[in-house]
Amino acid sequence: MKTALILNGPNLNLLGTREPAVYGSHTLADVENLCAQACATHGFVLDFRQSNHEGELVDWLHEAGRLQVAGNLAGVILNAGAYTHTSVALHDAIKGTGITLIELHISNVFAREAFRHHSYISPAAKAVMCGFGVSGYALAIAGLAGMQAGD
Ligand code: CA2
Repeated sequence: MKTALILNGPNLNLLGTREPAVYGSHTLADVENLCAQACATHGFVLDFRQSNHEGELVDWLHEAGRLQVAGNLAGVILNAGAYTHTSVALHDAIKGTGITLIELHISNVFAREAFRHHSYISPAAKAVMCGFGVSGYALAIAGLAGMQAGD
């Protein structure tokens, strides 16, 4: 079975504690459970992580690249948090590894402040999911399954 690697960036560990109007009331542990169910449905092994550190996210993307070369990666779902709007390093890591990656945002970033409208991740991503709340994680896992099937 191939791995679905779900990476969460800065401050997403705070999910469910503040700003429920924007991000809902589910915690990151709830999101992990939701992803576990979706991965079981689609036959993926779940690897779910969160980091507040840009370099650690870069290291994990490199790890995903090695997993993909070994034929063991279904793809990466990345909610890069605020690094979405700032990080050339994450852009370069996705491009440099050639991994299959879906960019994900819980909120509709285009309905928010202008500084959230630009993403360094989108040009390097295979697909973008945003505005579906935490359900977007399960939808993105279904999307990965579709990509695997060649849909
Ligand atoms: O909508 C998303 O998923 C975002 O990636 C979330 C980021 C934000 O910077 C992006 O523009 C859009 C912020 C994650 C912080 O999440 C918090 C959750 C609860 C309380 C405080 C922060």
